Amino acid sequence: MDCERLWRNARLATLKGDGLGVVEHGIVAASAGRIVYAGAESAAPAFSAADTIDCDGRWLTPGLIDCHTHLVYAGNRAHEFQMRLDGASYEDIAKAGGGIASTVKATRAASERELVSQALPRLDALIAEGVCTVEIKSGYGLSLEQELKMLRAANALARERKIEISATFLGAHALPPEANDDKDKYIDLVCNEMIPAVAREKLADAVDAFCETIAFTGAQTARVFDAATKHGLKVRLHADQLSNSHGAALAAKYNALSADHLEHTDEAGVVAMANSGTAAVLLPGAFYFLRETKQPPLDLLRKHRVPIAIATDCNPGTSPLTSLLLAMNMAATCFRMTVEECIAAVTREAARALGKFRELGSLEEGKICHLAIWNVEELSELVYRMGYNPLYARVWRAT
Ligand code: DI6
Ligand code: FE
Repeated sequence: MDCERLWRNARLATLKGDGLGVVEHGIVAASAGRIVYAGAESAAPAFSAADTIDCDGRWLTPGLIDCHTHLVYAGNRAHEFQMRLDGASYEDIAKAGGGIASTVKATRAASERELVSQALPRLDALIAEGVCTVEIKSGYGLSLEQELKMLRAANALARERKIEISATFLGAHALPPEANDDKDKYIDLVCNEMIPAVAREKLADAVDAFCETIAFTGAQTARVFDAATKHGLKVRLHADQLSNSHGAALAAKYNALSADHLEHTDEAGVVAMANSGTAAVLLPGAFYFLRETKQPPLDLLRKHRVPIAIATDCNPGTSPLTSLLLAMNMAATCFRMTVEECIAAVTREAARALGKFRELGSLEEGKICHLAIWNVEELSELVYRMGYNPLYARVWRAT
C-alpha cells in the first residue's frame, strides 16, 4: 500500500478510545496530510512510503491543541501585576478602569499587522512545544470595526505559520468606554451588528461571552447566545470563574461546545453540561496567577463523565502563559488531575471542546496528521517537568 510518509519505530499514545491508547512498536502512515494508519507495526499493511522516518523508539502523540487563548492583543499589563502584588485584586483593578480596558486601549491603537506581529512570539512559544491547533478569541476591540480587526489578525496567523487557527468572537468580554455603562445597549450592538458581520465574513467558528459580576449577566449572555445560534455559530462561555453565576448551566442550555474556568460551578451545572455534551475547559494558569483557592469541581466532572480539556488562557491580565506543558503541570499540581487526564486534556478532549474531534485530537485513520514526537522516557515527563521543553519534532499536516 502506498503512502507519502511513514513514521516507524515509535511508541504511540494514540488517544483512541478512553485512555491514552498506547501502542508499542507503532507506526503512523500519512497521505495528503491525513493519517492512513496509526497502530502496531505488526498489524499494519505493507506500506511503501516515499519518505520513512525512524523515531528511534521515541514517544509520539497527536499534535497538541490549545483550545482557549486570547493570543491576539497589544501591549501588556506588567504594571497591574505589580499592583496586585501590592494587594489590589483583579476586580479592584477592573473597577478602577484598568484591567481589560487598558488592553482594549492598546489593541485599538494597533493596526492589524501590528497585532499579528505582537502575537507571533507568543504563537511561536506554543508551536515550539508541539502545539498544532490554537483557538484565539477577540474581545479587546469592543466595536464592530475593532473586533473584526482582531479576528482578521487571528486568522492571518495561519498564513504566517503552520498552524490551525480556530477564531472565536468574544464581543461580550467587557464594556467599552463609549458605552457609558449601558450594558444592555452594548449587547444590542453585539447581537444586531457584530454577530451578523462576523457570521457573514466567516471570521469565527464560535461566539463566547464573559458571564460574571464584573462583566455580563446571564440574561445578557443568553441574548448573545440567541443571536449566535440564529446566525449558525456555536457558542462557548467564560463561566463561573470568580463567582457562581450559573454560567455552566446556561452554556449547556445552548448546547455550548465548552464552558470554561468553572471554579465555582455546582453539581447542577456539571449535570447540565454532561447532558448537553458540553466540554469543560480548565485554565490553571489563571487560577495560579490570580492566586485562586476555589478549585474547579474535578470529582463532579469525573463522576458525570464531562470531557475535560486544559488550555493556557494566554491573556495579558490573568494568565500571561505561553506554555501548554506548564498548564498541564499546573492542572496536575493544583487540581490533582492525573497524567492521563492531562495528556488527553490537550489532545482528544481539547479537540472535543473545539467541536473538531472528527478531524483532530487522536491518531486515527482519516484525521489530519498533526504529530508531536518527544524526547522522554515516559509520557508522565510531559506533565511532571516545569519549564523544560522535551519536544523532538513537530509534524503539521504530515510535513
Ligand atoms: N476571563 C479571563 O480570565 C480573561 N478574560 C476573561 O473573560 C481576562 C482577560 C484580561 O484580563 O485581559
Ligand atoms: Fe479566557
